[in-house]
Parts: sequence; structure tokens; C-alpha cells
Amino acid sequence: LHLFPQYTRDDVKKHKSPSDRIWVTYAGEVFDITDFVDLHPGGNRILLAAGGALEPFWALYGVHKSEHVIELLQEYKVGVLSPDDKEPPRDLSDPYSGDPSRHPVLKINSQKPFNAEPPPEMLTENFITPNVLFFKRNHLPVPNINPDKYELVVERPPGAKWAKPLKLSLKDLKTKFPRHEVTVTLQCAGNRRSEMNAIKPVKGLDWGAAAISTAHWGGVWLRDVLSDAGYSEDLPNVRHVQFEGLDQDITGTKYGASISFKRAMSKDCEVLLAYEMNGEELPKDHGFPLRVIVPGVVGARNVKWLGRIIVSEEESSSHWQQNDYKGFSPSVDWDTVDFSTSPAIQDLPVQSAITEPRPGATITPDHDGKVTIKGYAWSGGGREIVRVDVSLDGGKTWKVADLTGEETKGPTWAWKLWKLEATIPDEQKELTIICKAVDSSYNVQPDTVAPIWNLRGVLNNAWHHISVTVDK
Ligand code: HEM
Ligand code: MTE
Ligand code: MO
Repeated sequence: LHLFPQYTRDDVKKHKSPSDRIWVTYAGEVFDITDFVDLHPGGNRILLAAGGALEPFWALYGVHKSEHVIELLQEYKVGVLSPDDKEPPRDLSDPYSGDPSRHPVLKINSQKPFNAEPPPEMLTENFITPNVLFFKRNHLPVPNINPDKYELVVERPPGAKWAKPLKLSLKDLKTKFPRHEVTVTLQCAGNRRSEMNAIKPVKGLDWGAAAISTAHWGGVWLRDVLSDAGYSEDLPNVRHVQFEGLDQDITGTKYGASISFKRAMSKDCEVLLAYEMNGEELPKDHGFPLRVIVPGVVGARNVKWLGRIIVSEEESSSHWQQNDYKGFSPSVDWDTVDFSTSPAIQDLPVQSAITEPRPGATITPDHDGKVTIKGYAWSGGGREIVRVDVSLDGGKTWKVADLTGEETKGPTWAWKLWKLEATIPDEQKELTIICKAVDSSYNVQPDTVAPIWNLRGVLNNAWHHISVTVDK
């Protein structure tokens, strides 16, 4: 009988690179897979699990649910996980102690509040982003909401005959209104902020190019709920619909944002109160039990953990509507900025980025001398992506990428994934790859970041440039 040594999770974490050996855990056992990495049929993605558990990855890649994979893994067993290596108990005085657990592959830009993005190459493996990989952008602790006690409060029209607000339980929402589904890409205004930061420092989380994701959202039309509360499209003196979240800071200030009343009531704009994400109940990080989905509009207006809806003459007075998520000239700094002079961001501009290869990577062309370049492209306001151009020589010449996406009858709310199989000239050792997209209004992206730099680092939609080394 072979007795295997015991290791803690911290021991395993130290083995993340070939020089330290590459270890992973599965079902309480420890494996040294250094010699398997180059044999892996799924390529070097296997390294994303280095130093940690395989389970969260194999939950995403079903091919591993087979006996031959488990048998193969057993060949690399070097130990077992120590049985007394338990999760430390939660610190209940920490306002973030109720936050849910998250997928280990996410790149964390801030732990408290939780802000994280998936590895770019995993983001574009699927048109629909798996819920666990969907980028997460929280300003506050995730509120703990009992779905049986939950009530959405909808304030009544000014001067209405009903005195009390309309209150809807989750069951009311699911049974009194027809269910609808929309496929919508959400993007944070801070997506690609790190490239702006590299030019001149900006204030904000250092997002890479993956603060964007796509899901099928299920729920009820906001306009059906507003109509039920007594609103009609021609109501005078109402211009905005404010959404209040149930997440709050220690002073009791809640997250809030607003959109126009016209958008909220429009059939074409398809604004949804969502209780489902990709066929599952809305996850805690994404607003359980109810959030707003405003297609084509900046992430910030897609209020999660929705508690209250107020229809008004004024926009939301919240910090995030008034003093954040606005664009400015590159000449404006923190001494001169006057937030009242810029409109709140709503529709987002045309965007695209390269997700594979990664900047700085060494790429190996296949036996035909070809490499695969992948990315996403999206535009706000329902505008569809009609073309993506890719350059492999720093912008001298361009090739048109292949697009995949969903056919829509009306406006397009979701991204297109794009792909280009390109031949690399023999002598080429360094490549500068660039992508740029065109939307259905023939909007194009600006070529460089500097002229659109702004102090908050929002709205970076410049051509995406990356440099890689070719290994032949
Ligand atoms: C495919 C083994 C970890 C991603 C496979 C296959 C095997 C395998 C045997 C081929 C399955 C078949 O076609 O029957 C392993 C082992 C792992 C491991 C032993 C750990 C020691 C991972 C991880 C990821 C991953 C961590 C992702 C992060 C994939 C993908 C494929 C695949 C995407 C499909 C490749 C294709 O069909 O083209 N793996 N895997 N694997 N693996 Fe893994
Ligand atoms: N809603 C509430 N209640 N609280 C928040 O912090 N963040 C907003 C928006 N809705 C936020 C919110 C921002 S800035 C973005 S980009 C999106 O949620 C992110 O949604 P996701 O975490 O589901 O990706
Ligand atoms: Mo955001």
C-alpha cells in the first residue's frame, strides 16, 4: 500500500509554473501535471488551473466527465489534501462576509467590493458567456435578499388616484406579466481602462479588455410593469425612470441610476426586469432576485438587486448618475472638472478588442504557417456590427475577419465574435495586431487612445493594438 503525503491548499498554490512544478487538486487528491501539460488535448488552457482545483474548470468543459480522463489523471498523483485544511470561518463583522464565492479563474481588480473579469481567451470561446465567467462589477457589498420576502416597489404617477405604491412580489412578477427573453451584451464604461491609464494615470479600477459579457436574460418588460402602475407613454412632466438598488454603504446610501422615460416605455428598446440569466435564476453577483437590463446602454444603468422604481422629472440624484460615468475632454483634470457640464453616459460607442493571442504572448503558427486571431466587437444603441478589420502589420494593410453572432429582426443588442486565420510571412518575428470595428451606422473607432483620454478612464474604444512574438 502506497501512503501519499498530505498537502494543504497553500502548499498546492506554490506550484504554478514549470520551474516550481505544476500541481492541481481533484476530489481531495493532489497531482503534479507538469509532464502532461504539453500532451493536453485542450492546449495550454490547462495552465489556468495551476495551483488550484480542477472542479471549477471541468464544470465548464464537459469533455472531462469521463472515466478515461480520471484514469489518466491518476498517473500524476503525488499526494492527498490534508483533511484539516478547512476554509477559515467568515468574519461576520465584515460587510462583505455575505458575498458569494466566485470562479477562481477570474482576474480580480478589487476584492471588496468585488470586481473581476474573465481571461480574454475564455471570454470568446462562447457567444454566450457562462454565468460564472461573466464580468462582475459591484460598488458595494452584495445584499442578502430573501426571495420569499422580496418586494419590488413602484412609485405611482404624480397626482394618481392610487395613494400607495405598487408592490410586486417575485411570484407576482413571474405570474402577472408575460415572460420575455433578450440576448444582451453588457459592458462597463471602464472596459479597457488600463490602456488609458498607461498613457496618463486615471482614477478607477484597472480593467483589461474583458469588462464585457453576453447573456440571455429572462424576465418581464419594464413597460408592462410601469403600465400596471398606471403610467402611459403620453404622461406629461415625466422624463426619467430611476432605479434604486438594495445594496448600500454603511451610511445607508444605495446604488442608483436612471434612464429616460421614453426608453423605458418604448417597445423597441426592450428594457427588461430580469429574474433569469442564461436559463438559471439570477446569480447573487448579478442582482438576485431582480435587476434591470437596458439593452445597448452602459453597464452602470443596469441596476442590480432592484428595490424601487421612481418615475420623475429629474434624473437619479445618485453619485453614479451625477458625478461618475460621464465623459470629458482630455484637457479636463480633477481641479477643473465640473460634472454638471457633461451628460450621463447612456448608449455606448462602437467597440472591439483582440482576446487571443494575449499581448506579449509567443505564438506558434500551425504547419500551414497560419495563426488564429480572435476577439469581440459590439456597439451600443442597438447598432449591429457589420465588419471587423484586422491588421497584422501595425495598420498598413487590413483583412476582414469572419463574424459570428445571433440573427435579430429588430435592433441588435449582442456582440459579434470575430476570427481571422492569418498567414504569417516567413521573415516576421514581431507582430503588431490591430482590430477595429464598423457598426450599422458606419460609426468607426478612433485610432489612438490619447485624444479620447479622460480623467475617469471611461469610454476607451480606440483601435485595440497588441504585440506578439512569432516562434518558428
Ligand atoms: C480536452 C485531460 C485540465 C480544457 C481534454 C481531453 C483530455 C483532457 C483527456 C480530451 C477529452 C476527449 O476528447 O475525450 C485533462 C486533464 C486535465 C485537464 C488530465 C488536468 C490535469 C483542463 C483544464 C482546462 C481544460 C484546467 C481548461 C481550463 C480542455 C478543453 C478540451 C480538453 C477546452 C477540449 C479540447 C478539444 O476538444 O479540442 N482534456 N484536461 N482541460 N480540455 Fe482538458
Ligand atoms: N447595480 C447595483 N445595484 N450596484 C452596482 O454596484 N454596478 C453597475 C451595474 N449595476 C452596480 C449595479 C455597473 S457599473 C455595471 S458595469 C453593471 O452593473 C455590471 O453588471 P454585472 O456585475 O452583472 O456584470
Ligand atoms: Mo460599470
